[in-house]
Amino acid sequence: MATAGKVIKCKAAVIWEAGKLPSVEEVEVAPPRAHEVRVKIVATGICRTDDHVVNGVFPNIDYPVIAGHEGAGIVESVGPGVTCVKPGDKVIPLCVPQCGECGCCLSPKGNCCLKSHICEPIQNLMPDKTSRFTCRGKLIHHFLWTSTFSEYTVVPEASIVQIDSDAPLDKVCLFGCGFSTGFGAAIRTAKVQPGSTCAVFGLGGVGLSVVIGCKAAGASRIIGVDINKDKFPKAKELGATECISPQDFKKPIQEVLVEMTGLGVDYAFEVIGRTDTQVAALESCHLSYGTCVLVGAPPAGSQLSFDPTNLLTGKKLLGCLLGGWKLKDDLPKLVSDYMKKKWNTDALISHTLAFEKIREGFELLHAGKSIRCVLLFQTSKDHQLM
Ligand code: PAD
Ligand code: ZN
Ligand code: ZN
Repeated sequence: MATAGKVIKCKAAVIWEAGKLPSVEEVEVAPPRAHEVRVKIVATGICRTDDHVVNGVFPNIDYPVIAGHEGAGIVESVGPGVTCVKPGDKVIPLCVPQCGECGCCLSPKGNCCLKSHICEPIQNLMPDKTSRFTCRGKLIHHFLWTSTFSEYTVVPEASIVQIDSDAPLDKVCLFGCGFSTGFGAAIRTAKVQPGSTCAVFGLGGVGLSVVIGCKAAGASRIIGVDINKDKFPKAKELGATECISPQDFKKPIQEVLVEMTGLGVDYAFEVIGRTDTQVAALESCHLSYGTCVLVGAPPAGSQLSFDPTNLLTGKKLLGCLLGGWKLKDDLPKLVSDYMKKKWNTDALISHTLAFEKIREGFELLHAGKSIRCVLLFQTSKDHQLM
């Protein structure tokens, strides 16, 4: 590529401080260093987790920052030592890395890589504690080592995977977070059994992906729970057998769910990110063998408080990052299953906007009008790669 080894000037959405929507700016993106990859992002979804950065409730984030972690793109150039991808490859940046060397990556039991931005300790610069982004002379921080709200981004090689060269990037960007998270929570973390009863608290892009997973696993009853009834038709289209709003009942929603099912649901998923609904999800589970999976991310500093009897009777309380997938191993397979039309993840995309309209995308999310809004970068001639 003509741009290899050079600083690239391009568009990115910078969140200058907590509480402010991102503003579209021209940024400089430095070339990748050893074991890093520079990617031209083609499409990126907006996930509620990005909104947690906008609102300042995501833990340990330094500003200014370029958020975005649900992107897909094409490798522009690679730094010394990179062997997993080459320029021109279609890729998805991974917001949970897989270094392949740490105790967690070497164990089949978990996916929270110990050499990640979360574990060593939480920070939002590159692994060497420097940034590849500047804007108006200022250092700009990375986010989850992905920062897909930039036309070009630099990621560690542990945080990228090649996908099918025919994959439509404007659709499979959702596999970088939302779809994989929800689907994996049902299939991989809960291991939903055929014929079971599930409750899904929160019917956003991630919750609806849980619904897709429960249906794929053969659940016979999938109860969607949301305060926004506009989410119900899509939930039913994707597999929910019934939908209820807590605001329609005088008694707590967990009591409603236990009454609806006899002794509680087999599986409950909390996909909102609130401690009160996390407890409600746990309390709605079958008292002897129900499983509750926490997916939503509550604000930094939250503490969960519940009656331990919930667990003493045999209920299980689980949680997962990105559905529990080991993303380097599992994401290409999920994308190729999508290419075989195993699931309709396109139905999760409610809006597609030009990247410049990113604020509109956040406003749609705030208004409860979008499921997933995908932002598209227009390929300028200077940076044409295909
Ligand atoms: P979203 O905002 O699109 O969906 C959340 C849904 O919850 C909306 O439909 C709301 O109407 C609904 N809701 C809000 N409050 C309540 C309430 N009190 N009772 C019932 N329903 C309610 O978000 P999303 O689907 O993009 O993400 C959901 C959460 O999952 C969010 O906290 C995000 O940060 C987290 C997440 N976690 C991971 C992970 O790896 N654990 C990955 C991706 C997203
Ligand atoms: Zn996300
Ligand atoms: Zn690792």
